[in-house]
Amino acid sequence: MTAVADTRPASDRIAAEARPHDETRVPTVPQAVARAVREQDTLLFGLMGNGNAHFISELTSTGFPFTTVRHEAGAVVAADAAFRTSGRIATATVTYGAGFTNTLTALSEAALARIPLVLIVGDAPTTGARFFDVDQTGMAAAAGVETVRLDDHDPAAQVRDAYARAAAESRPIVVAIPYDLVEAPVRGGSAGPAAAEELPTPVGQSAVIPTTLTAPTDADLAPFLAALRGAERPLIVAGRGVVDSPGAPGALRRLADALGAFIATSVMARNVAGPEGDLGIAGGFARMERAEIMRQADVVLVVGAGMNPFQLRYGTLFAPGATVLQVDARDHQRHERTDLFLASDAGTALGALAAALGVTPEENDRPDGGWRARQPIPAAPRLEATKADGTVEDGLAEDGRLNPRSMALALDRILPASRTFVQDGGHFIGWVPMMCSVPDAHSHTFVGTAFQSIGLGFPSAVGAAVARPERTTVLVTGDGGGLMALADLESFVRQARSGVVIVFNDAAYGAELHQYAVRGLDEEAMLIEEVDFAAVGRAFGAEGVKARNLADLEALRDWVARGAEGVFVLDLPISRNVVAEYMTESMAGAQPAPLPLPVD
Ligand SMILES: Cc1ncc(C[n+]2csc(CCOP(=O)(O)OP(=O)(O)O)c2C)c(N)n1
Repeated sequence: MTAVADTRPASDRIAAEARPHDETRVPTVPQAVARAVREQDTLLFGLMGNGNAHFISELTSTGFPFTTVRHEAGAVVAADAAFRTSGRIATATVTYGAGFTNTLTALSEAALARIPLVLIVGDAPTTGARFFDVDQTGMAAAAGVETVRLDDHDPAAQVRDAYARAAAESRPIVVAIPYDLVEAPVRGGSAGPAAAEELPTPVGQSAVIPTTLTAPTDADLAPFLAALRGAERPLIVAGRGVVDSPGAPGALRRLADALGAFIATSVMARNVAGPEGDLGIAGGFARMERAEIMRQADVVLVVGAGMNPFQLRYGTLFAPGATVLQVDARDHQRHERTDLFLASDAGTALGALAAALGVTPEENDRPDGGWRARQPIPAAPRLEATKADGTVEDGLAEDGRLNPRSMALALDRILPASRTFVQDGGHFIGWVPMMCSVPDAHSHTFVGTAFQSIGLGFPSAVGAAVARPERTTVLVTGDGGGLMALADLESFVRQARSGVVIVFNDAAYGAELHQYAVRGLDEEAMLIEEVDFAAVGRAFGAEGVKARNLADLEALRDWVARGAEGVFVLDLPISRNVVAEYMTESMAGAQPAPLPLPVD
């Protein structure tokens, strides 16, 4: 047998060849880290390498559930999606160097979207950088993410503190294990005060996230109450801040009832307070007839929603004269349309406002039911009958390819009702939010939109499938983003108890076609040779169908009838001629928006 030269750096070889640590002795640093992780109510996603092998082994050898992904970006994305779909803080782990740098897009997304998670990584030894080490702390800082480099004094305490702060401050934190500590025993004692780490302020983002917001005082609330009491047509717009804040959905319901207010939500907060008075999605995915009601509001209370241009429908969501009140847990999100701003956790502010306005019919500010009782919500028109957009009964557009609107409508009826939608970004992004219902506010997740990144879909589906295994996880992706994330189709097929992959396959980077080809840019780089995702899915062990007409969706109906077990890949070769309303609206502006996507 030929001996294979060990090309690992000497420091790696020494650690790998040392005797495994005896459990009865003082714990090693990775053992202490693993113990602290075990104490958390957390889910673990990762991909191993030299830097995290000891840590992972400590957990898997004691039966701690570990979901491996096939690309490190997927470890962070899956942890991110697990939080968004379940509210549980999740953990990602990758090795040092290239393992870590592969996570940077996903880390940036988590930082911008304010997702709490802990990423446990290998890192350069405390004794100094090896020839292949890079400045991981600096790279994470550039993405707005703090790194806690462990020492061998009390690493478990450092890890516990990282989880506590990630949760309290709603942000990702990197925990780095220096490579010379992967077999080192915990020494105990104190490492002395850690040097304060200076983080640069990422563009467009405040570095200061208030950790403990004080409860609003009566003086803070008084102008809000005055404006709400004086409102003829009050509207409350709720975002992900309401979904993530304990007690906030109930308080939102009480406040809306007390005011007779309509509710609209961001796409990520759909169904947050139940159906009563719910106008659906505010923003680019709003149904026109409902957006017109939103525009009639004279006072709008926006809670836990970022008010990005897409959410505000490029400034057309509210009437120019409407008074806009904003409550947000982060003070930098004040929007130029905001007349009154309150920095507060959503649940605290909504609870205080609801209590002040009265919750019983006798105390109620609007015993007559207010605007909501006067203004009927028009029924949604049956969009599939709209011939003007090219739709015909067989679900085909004029060019003979599938009409994405008809497909989304059909899917709403075919997919199991107990479902979590997970979406990548692209032109297709609006079809499902506009046409398909969801069971609750944790059921529609977009990972990538805060950073405007495509290609995070498949690992998001992995995180959702692990966090909410009782539901069918439905990944909705384009062909471009799907190909980018393809490695973790394997993870999804392996991991999902019940999963569906819907590929809106326009054989193109469609968003680019609709934004730039229409302006005369050459199409060549925007086109994709058509891929058969059903065949790719079958190769990974899924069932798969490439549909050519509406009737072909019966295969999915059949899979659902058989118990919806395993993963079903539905490739929908759609027409490029059916352009989403939001895209048309964004193109009506002077410059196309980068990619108009919902954030929170
Ligand atoms: C990581 C990353 N690369 C490139 C882009 C630019 N981009 C935005 S949308 C898009 C096209 C997405 O194509 P596809 O997934 O097929 O969806 P479609 O737009 O066709 O519906 C591209 C390339 C991006 N947002 N993120």
